[in-house]
Amino acid sequence: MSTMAAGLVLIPTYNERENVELILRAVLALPKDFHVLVIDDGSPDGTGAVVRGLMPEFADRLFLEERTGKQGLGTAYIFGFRWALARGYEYVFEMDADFSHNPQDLLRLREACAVQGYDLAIGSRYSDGVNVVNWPMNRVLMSYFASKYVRFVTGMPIHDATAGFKCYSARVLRAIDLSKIHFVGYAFQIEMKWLAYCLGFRIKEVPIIFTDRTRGQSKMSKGIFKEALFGVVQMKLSSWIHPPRRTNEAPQGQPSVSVG
Ligand SMILES: Nc1nc2c(ncn2[C@@H]2O[C@H](COP(=O)(O)OP(=O)(O)OP(=O)(O)O)[C@@H](O)[C@H]2O)c(=O)[nH]1
Ligand SMILES: [Mg+2]
Repeated sequence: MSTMAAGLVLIPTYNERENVELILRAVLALPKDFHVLVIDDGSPDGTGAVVRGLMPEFADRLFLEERTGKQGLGTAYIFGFRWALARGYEYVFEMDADFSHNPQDLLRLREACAVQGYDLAIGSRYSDGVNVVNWPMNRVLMSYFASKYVRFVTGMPIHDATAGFKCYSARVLRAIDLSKIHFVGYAFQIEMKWLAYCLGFRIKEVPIIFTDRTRGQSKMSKGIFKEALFGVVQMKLSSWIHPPRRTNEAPQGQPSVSVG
């Protein structure tokens, strides 16, 4: 099965009532035919109902999957990847609901894959200085040094290791064994990049400006941070013992990371 859509944008939500309608309208108004799947974890604030209310207006472009209870960002995305692959989307995007990611940048991420031929495009805050607006300084420093730390531990030359604004060519998602993803929080973002890198895909960091949310509440927690801190070392060690398995979807050459 294949589709002519420009791609499927996965938007996981948990209590994003103030943002969800605005973000969906912004994505669905872009000059390309993006489809959107919202993966809502039973938000108590009624985010799911807002999405359902919009579906008639965007028939066959806006989809909703509702899960019971907050199950973590990583599992929401894995659910979305499977959903996208089953329906033949060629480009699959990850994006937050809170306007930290500018919907216009979806076009640039897509271009990196669809026109320039990269396998994975990452909206990067740190490939060209530090492009974060309105985050408290301690949050910026933590995020920036987390990326340095990941780079040091893994040797993977990506400037923004925890970035969650991405475009995957479907072949990357088909090549990764999604049933073997360990992490559920921010570390999930690191793990996906690591697996794509280990499998030899061509990665592009596209500079973006990241803006802190102005509506709704942050879901960042200490647990998410800890998972990443120790998990990255574990991830590196286990890749020596069990190198990520190459499927026939994986390229034969060496991985590469470009910036621009
Ligand atoms: N389905 C689902 N979505 C989630 C979950 N946790 C966070 N999200 C959504 O994932 C996106 C990114 O969330 P985070 O960046 O982790 O949290 P945040 O509250 O945006 O944190 P800030 O960086 O402070 O803005 C947002 O759209 C959230 O609503 C979850 O457990 N399940
Ligand atoms: Mg956010």
